[in-house]
Amino acid sequence: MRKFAVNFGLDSNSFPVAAFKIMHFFTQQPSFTNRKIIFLGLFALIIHSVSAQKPSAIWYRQPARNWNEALPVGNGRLGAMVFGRPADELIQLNESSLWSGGPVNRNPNPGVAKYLPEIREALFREDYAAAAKLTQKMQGSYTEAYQPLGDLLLKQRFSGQPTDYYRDLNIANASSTTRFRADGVTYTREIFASAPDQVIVVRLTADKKGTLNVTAAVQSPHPITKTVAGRQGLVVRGKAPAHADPNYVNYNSKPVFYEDAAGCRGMRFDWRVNVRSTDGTVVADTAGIRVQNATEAVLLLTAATSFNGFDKCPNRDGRDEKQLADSYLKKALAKSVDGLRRDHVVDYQRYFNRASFTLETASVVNLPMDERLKRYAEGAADPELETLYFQFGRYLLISSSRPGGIPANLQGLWNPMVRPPWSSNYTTNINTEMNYWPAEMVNLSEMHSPLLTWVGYMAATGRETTKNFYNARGWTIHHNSDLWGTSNPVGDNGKGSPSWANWAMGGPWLCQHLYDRYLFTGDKKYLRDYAYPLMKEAALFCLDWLVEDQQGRLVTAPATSPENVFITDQGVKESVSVATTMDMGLIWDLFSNVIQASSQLGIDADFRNELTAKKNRLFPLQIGKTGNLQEWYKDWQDEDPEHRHVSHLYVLHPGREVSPLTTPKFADAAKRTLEIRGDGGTGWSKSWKINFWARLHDGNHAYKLLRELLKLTGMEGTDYAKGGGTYPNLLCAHPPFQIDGNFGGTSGIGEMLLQSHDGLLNLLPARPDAWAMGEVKGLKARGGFELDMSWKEGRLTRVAVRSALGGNCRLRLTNTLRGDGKATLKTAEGANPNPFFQLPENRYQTQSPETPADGVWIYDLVTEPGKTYVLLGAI
Ligand code: FUC
Repeated sequence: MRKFAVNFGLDSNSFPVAAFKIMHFFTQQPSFTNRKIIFLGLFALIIHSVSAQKPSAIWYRQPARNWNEALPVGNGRLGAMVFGRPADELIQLNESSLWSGGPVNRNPNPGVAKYLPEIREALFREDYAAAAKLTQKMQGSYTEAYQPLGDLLLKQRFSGQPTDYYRDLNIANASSTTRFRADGVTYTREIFASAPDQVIVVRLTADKKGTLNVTAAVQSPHPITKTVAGRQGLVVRGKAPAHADPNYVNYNSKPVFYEDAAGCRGMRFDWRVNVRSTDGTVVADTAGIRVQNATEAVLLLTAATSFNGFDKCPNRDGRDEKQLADSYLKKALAKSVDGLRRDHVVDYQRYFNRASFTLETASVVNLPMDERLKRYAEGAADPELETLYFQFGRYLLISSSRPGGIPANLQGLWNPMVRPPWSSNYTTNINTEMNYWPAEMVNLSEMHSPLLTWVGYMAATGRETTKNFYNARGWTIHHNSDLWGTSNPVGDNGKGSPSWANWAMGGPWLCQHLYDRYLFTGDKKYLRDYAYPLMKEAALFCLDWLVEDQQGRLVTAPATSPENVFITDQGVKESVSVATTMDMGLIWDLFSNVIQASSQLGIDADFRNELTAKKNRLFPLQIGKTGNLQEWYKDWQDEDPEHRHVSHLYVLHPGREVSPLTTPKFADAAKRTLEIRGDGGTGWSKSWKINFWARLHDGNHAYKLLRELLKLTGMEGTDYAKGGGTYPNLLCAHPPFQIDGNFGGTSGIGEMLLQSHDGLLNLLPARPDAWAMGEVKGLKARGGFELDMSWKEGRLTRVAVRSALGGNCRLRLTNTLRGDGKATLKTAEGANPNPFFQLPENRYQTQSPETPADGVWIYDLVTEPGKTYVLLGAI
C-alpha cells in the first residue's frame, strides 16, 4: 500500500485524497464489471489510512514523565512544553527575549591587549604552556542565561483512573492534542502557538455537556505577583534575574540574583491567561481561574517582556510590556477559536508545506513514538521515521525562529531552568551555526533572518572587543554570545579554559551564513547593503589578527581548535598554539567569500586584491602521518583522538575548500580523519558527522550515523563527551537536550539528497542503499533553484527545477535524464557560467567538478527566471 502511494507521487498525508481520486476514476469506467469490489476495497483502504496515525503525528499512550517526553509548540517567540497529564497538566512556558542581565560591558577587562605580543613571542619559541597562561588572561565576563517564563497548571477534577489515553504533536498543523476518558466522558485538550496572533491557545472540551471542571493556575521560578484581571483573567508580573551564572560556574555564593539598583539589568515580564469562551461558570482569584460545569473552555495565554534591544537597559529604557501583553490579548480575544486556529494553520503551513520527503515503506509503523524509537534502535526499518525526523527539524525551526524575532538558542525556544546547561546561550564554535544549517536548503529562508540580523548586533559589540582585546580593526565574537550580543572571550577574567574561551573565529563563521543567504536567494541589495559590509569588517579583523610565522606564512596566534587538546613533542597537553586548521579554514572561507562578493558587486577592487594576496599566503592544509587531515600546526597527537569536535573538517562542511569533486586528495585525508575520530559523539557531534559523510558522498555511512542519532535514550543529566541519541519526544540528546543535533540531522539529510556548494547541483550525492525509492520536493539550491526529485531503484525518474533567478543550472547525477519536450538538456562543458557557482581560487584543487567519472552524467539546463523545467529519467 505504501509503495502504491509513492508510485502516485504522494506524500502519506495525501494518500486518502489519492484513493478517492482513484475510486472516482474506476467508478467512471463503464466497462469495469468489478467496480463494486474495487470500490469497497479502496474504501477500506481509505478508512484504514484515515484511522491510522498519520506519519506527521508523534503520539504516545501515556503522559510525559519528564521534560524530555513533553512536546514542544512555539511561534518563534512564545514556546510551551506540553506534558499531557490528565489531572494536573503542566504546560511549561517560554518567551524568547526573556534572558537574565542587560547590555554588555564592552570593555570588561581593560588593558589585556598588552599580552598579545607576549603570547605570540611565547608561541614562536614553542612555549605553549606560557602562551596558554597569558592567553587565559585575555578573558572577560560570561554570557547571561536564557530564562523560563513559568508554568501553566491545569488541575482537572474527575474521579477514578483515566482510560483511553492519547496525546500527540501533529507537525502537519503545529498543534498538540491530549485526550482521555474519565467518568464516562472523553476530554480533549488542544494546544497551539499562533504566530499571527501572538498567543498560545488551549482549548479544553468534554463530549458530555457540563462535565468539564478545571482550574488554571500559574507559577514561575522567578518572584512574581499575580493579579486578577476582570472575572476570568490572571496577570502575572515579574522580573528576570539581573544575573545568572553558567551552570558550570560554582564558585560564587550567589550564582543568581535579582537586585538591580541601576535599572539596567533584569527585564520585566508580563504574562496573561484569560478564558476566551466557555459555557461553564468562571471565577478567578490569584490561586487560579476556575471553570466549572463547562463543555468547552478556551484559554488564551500571551506574554511580553520589556526587552528593547541588545543595547538598551531592559528596565529603565524598556518597552511597555504591560501594554504589549494587553494588546496581544485584546486582539486575540476578539477572534473566535476557529479563526485563531485557521489563521495559525494557514500561517504555519505556508512555510511547512513548501517541502516534503517520502520514502518507500513496506509497512506503516503505527506505534507511539517511544515504542517506535525503541523498535528502530533494535534495528527495524522505519523510513517514515527518518522522513519525519527531517520534517521535525523544519517544524522546530518554524516554531523557534521567526523573522523579526530572536534566534534559536541552544535549546531553541524551550527551557525550564534558571541556570540551564551552558546558559542555553549562543555557542558559536559549532552549535549556533548548526541550528541554521538547514534553513536555506529546506526552504525556510525567512527563518534564517533572526540569526542574520543578530550578527549585526554581535558585530556592534564585536568591534569594541577587537579594539579592546587585540587593538585590531573590524569585529569578531568568541565562542559564546547571548541576547546582549556578548562578543568577548568569556571565562570571568581568567577562570575559563582557553581551549574554548579564547577561540576568536565566531565572526568569520557567522559571515558564512550571511553569504550563503545571498548565494541561495541572489538578493544583491541585501548583499550590498547588509551582508557585505559586515563580511568586509570581519575580514579586516582577520587581516589584523594574522601574523607571519618564521617561514613568512600567515598564521593565527594564539589559535585553538575548539575544544580539543594536543600533546606536544615533549608529551605535554596544551590547547593554545598557532594556525589551527579550523582557524585557517574559516579565514580562507571568509576571504574567498568577500573576494567573490566584492567582485559581484563591482566594488572594493583594492581590498579584493589585498585579500587575494593574503589568501595565497595562508598557512596551508597539511596531511598528517596517518594520512589524516591535520588539526594542528604540527602533526601532534590529540589528547582524545575521538574528541566530539571535528573542527578541522570545517573545510569539508560547512566550508567548501575540500571536496571529493575538486580536491580528492584532501577529501581522502578528511575521510581518514573521520575514521580516526570514529562514529561516536554527542548529539550535535553525530549530526555534524552525518553532514561530513554526506559531503564525502558516502550515503551508507551517513545513514548509519543517522540511525545512531535517532537511537532512543532515556539518559538524564549531562555528559560532555559521550551519550547522544534522541529522547522520546524526538528532541536531540547531547545530553542534556540541545536542539542543534536536531537541526544538524535535518541538514545532514538535506546534504544526502542535494548539494550545491561546489560548482553544480549534485543530485542524490549521498543516497544510502536504504533509500532506494523516494521523493523529495521543494529542496533549495544555491543560485535560486528549487528542486523536486523522484527516484526508483536509486535512479532519478523525474526532476523538476524551478528557477527563481534564471541562469545555467548544472546538474550532476548517476543516470541519464532528458527534457520532457519543453526543457532542453545539454552535456555540460567547461566551467559553470552561473556566477553563483563560481569556485573560489583553491590551491588544492586538482580537478574540476565536471571531470568525467564512471557512471556520472553532468548536464546543463539553461533557465529563465520564474520557469519550471521537468526532466525525466528512464528506469
Ligand atoms: C560546546 C560543546 C559542548 C556543548 C556546548 C554547548 O562547548 O563542546 O559539547 O555543546 O558547546
